[in-house]
Amino acid sequence: MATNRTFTMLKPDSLEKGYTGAILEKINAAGFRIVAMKMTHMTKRDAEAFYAVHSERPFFGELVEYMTRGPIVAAILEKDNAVEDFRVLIGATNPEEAADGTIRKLYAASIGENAVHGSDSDENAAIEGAFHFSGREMF
Ligand code: IDP
Ligand code: MG
Repeated sequence: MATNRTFTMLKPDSLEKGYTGAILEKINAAGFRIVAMKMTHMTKRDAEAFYAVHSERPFFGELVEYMTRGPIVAAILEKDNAVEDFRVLIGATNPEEAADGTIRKLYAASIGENAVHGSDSDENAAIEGAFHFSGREMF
């Protein structure tokens, strides 16, 4: 069943560079409502579980190292067509291929350190949101 929610993380590079406020402003301006939000620091075990689908990829170790090197901002966002619209807002995985004005074009350094996460399906949005938040933390 289609839902109107997606899940995002502002990744460690975004927080390190002081982009948190600017990225949240873009998300707000694009019409997403914040359902849940927190700063958290993923453990190695958390990151390995969150990105388990990528465990056989050559960049997996690098990805886990990156995602655990500092705190992130995790959030659940609500909007009509949330998953697809948020993927448009963040742009392509590789910032060199991301459209002008997208969050990754503006704030990402490379395909590895690409500033933000966005769920790729309604099913994964629900799984990823539940990974980080309990029902009591969703509003
Ligand atoms: P997505 O975040 O745009 O959905 P995925 O293919 O799901 O992209 O990859 C998950 C994350 O893994 C990316 O956001 C990025 O941080 C990292 N990643 C993907 N491809 C590469 C790569 O070729 N080299 C290094 N890191 C990568
Ligand atoms: Mg993905």
